[in-house]
Amino acid sequence: DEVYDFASIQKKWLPVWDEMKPFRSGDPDDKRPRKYVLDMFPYPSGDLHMGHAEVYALGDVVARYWRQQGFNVMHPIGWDSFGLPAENAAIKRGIDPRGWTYDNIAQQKASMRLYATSFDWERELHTSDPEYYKWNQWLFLQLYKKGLAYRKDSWVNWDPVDLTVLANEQVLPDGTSERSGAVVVKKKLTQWYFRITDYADRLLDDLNQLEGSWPSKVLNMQRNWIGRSIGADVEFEIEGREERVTVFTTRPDTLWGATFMVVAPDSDLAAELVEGSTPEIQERFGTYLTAVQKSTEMERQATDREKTGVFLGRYAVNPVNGEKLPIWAADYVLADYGHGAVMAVPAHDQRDLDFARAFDLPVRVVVDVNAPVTGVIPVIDIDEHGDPVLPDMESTDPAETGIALAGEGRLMNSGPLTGLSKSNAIKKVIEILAAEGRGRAAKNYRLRDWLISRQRYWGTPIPIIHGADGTEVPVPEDQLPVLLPDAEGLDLKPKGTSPLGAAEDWVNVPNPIDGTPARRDADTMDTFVDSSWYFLRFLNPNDDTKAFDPREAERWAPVDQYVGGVEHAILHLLYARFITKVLFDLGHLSFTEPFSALLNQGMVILDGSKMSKSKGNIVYFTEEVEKHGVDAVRLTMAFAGPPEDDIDWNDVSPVGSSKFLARAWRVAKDVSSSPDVLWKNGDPGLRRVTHRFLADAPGLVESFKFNVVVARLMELVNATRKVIDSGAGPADAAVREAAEVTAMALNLFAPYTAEDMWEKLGYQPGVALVQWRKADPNLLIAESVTAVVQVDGKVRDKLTVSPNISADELEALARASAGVQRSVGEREIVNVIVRAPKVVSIATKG
Ligand code: ANZ
Repeated sequence: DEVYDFASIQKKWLPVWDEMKPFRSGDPDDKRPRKYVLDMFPYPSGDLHMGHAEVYALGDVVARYWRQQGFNVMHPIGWDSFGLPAENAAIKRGIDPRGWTYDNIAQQKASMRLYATSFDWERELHTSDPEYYKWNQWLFLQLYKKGLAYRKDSWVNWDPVDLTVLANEQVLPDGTSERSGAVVVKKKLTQWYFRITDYADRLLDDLNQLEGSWPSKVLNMQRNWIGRSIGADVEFEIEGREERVTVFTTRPDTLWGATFMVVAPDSDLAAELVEGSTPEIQERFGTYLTAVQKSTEMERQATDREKTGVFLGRYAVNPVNGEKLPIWAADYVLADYGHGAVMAVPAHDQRDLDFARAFDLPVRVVVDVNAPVTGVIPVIDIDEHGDPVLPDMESTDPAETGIALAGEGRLMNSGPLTGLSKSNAIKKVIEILAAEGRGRAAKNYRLRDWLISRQRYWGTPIPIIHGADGTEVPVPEDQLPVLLPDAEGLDLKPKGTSPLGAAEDWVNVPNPIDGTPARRDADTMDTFVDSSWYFLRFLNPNDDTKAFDPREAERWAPVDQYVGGVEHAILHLLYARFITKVLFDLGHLSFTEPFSALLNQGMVILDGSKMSKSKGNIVYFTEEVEKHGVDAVRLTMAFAGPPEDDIDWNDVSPVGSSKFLARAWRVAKDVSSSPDVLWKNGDPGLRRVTHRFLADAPGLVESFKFNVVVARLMELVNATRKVIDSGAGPADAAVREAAEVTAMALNLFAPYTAEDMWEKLGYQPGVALVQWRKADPNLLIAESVTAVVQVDGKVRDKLTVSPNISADELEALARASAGVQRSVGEREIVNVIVRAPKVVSIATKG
């Protein structure tokens, strides 16, 4: 007797599909409507892992579903194959990053094909191919022409022993390098940036369009990352200096409460102000700056940090009342936010208050937080004399309590603002400042420009040539790609400058303008550039005349469903959104958001923790697939729970999945061994289960309740088995129908088993292209009840209705009933009482 054997089924169908190519999406004559389903492409760091097994199983449910709903589905895949791991592996083992990368791709690709994800392999791409990165360079040049790509000096963490740039995470809490143990210093490097901050408002505002189709968690992470603050720029005169200093504040209403000014110690402004001071102050400042440069931005922003700072010996003048404000340098003010300077209002800002208390600076309250903004004094209680008890007005002095009064209230001690609410005071003070040319409404963002240059080898060379005179010359577009030179002979170890700088033959070129000696830019691009537009390259990956075809983009894009991990919730998605808007502005695209809908899957974990080599708790993809079969692993991923939840591999049962698949498969086998359909009408109970499934599954898939669909399929298989074993047997028409629906639906989760069942049921291969059957509405009434209809107390009709019928529907049926109409005749209906689904009582008069 033939038994379910996943290994032989896999071996049987894979070559058949290779031949059939059922997932090609590029036929220009294909008249089906289109859907673009995209899974985040993998980084080829080794073989596939269980995280890949999850994302590609879930994304494939969606792709396969839309195909069965009549769509031409584009479901492409490629490799995000530039980046640091390849380079590090190459350094460690003395091999070529290219070879390492492409070996891994070959391995992942073999695993992915076995995994039977319904990819259109004709669209495969690798970002490390010159055919791809040529267009990264083209993109760079488009941004450069628009002034959106530029170079500037920026501070980096520098290891003075290893001569390398360090990431923030590589600087230990004591300020030493994780690599060499040396004290880390800050060093200025010239780096390339993309001006994403120009798009801050649009990147923020357009998130509203995605409400409901992206997870709200991701929308909020994006909002916080962009971090728009609304307030004002206020200009302060500085004693002994021509130019004013501008500060950004979200609370211009508190201007009368400013008692000092603070500037970022590492700003140019601080350096300039201190120059006009005494040598002692200069020395104190120098020592302080050295200490500050060892701390990270995170540490500097921590609110519980002890406040430190140095008085610069200089004074600012408050524009509204002429008061002299001492200027301090303190590290809680950041050089690259706002203007790197703040007006300190200790009574109403906690960090300013902590600082004022540490250095004995005055605190002046200018907002009466006990004065209700609404004009009604809140009564807390009534005392024994019947008088209202008002809120406690004592001990709110921030200088005493150490707690800044950040709440709302009415302005006090503030000249023309006194008595106003916060929002009115803000309006008024901006008017006053604007009239005098000393300030204006202003916005600020947390978002920083995107640093895209890397001093590493394995990436896209930046297509710029530097003339001997310091000019920047873009490589002419017809000379792209600027090919990455061979790694052979290059020292890839990080040293703060790009290894490409040492490739003499490559780096020295004639200036395209006048032929004089010039040098190529030796930096490579952040790999987030590669992934910021890859969804467009899939449209025509082999076109060597353009990055993408706008007409194809019109047909397919934006992506209808994007699927991937929440670890990309911020940067990757933000960059892709930014580049899409840039391409829209340049006239290459007609839409401004790349991904219409987003599904984030959780992680695959073990015993409650993330899998990692160091913890030794890795479950290997290949082992699981060998043990349980592809279909069982895929089904387990879909059945585990809501996709966004983590899957603990110890809490799920691929063995159980495999048993279920065998059960489903045996149904088809039983049907196939019983070719004559004997009872034509079929078991009505089973037919109802089948059609209820057909009706419900689409909505469940579209709302990503894959686990519920699987549970319902299990119910269907059980019901089928019951009829086979006890009723009319496999010759029942309802059994065949249920088996066919099971095979059709299993295609979403377990394509090999589904295809094998489909064959057993007598069909040609290609269950993935079989259209989803329509449910018969007559079979959707699960059971029926009898509703009694009375007219003036006498039963006039009995209706057979669904137990879930609504009152309105039941009333309409009752009014339409022939018995009721005969009995009512010409009389007027004055009252109808409906108790769905059992009784309708009609009262008449006349
Ligand atoms: C006066 C003031 C009074 C402020 C008050 C707040 C409350 P967000 O929301 O983060 O934008 N600030 C401005 N530039 C800064 C910098 N470079 N480093 C550190 N802090 C800076 O906060 C804006 C507020 O943070 C600004 O408003 C300023 O303090 C401070 F009752 O100005 B505020």
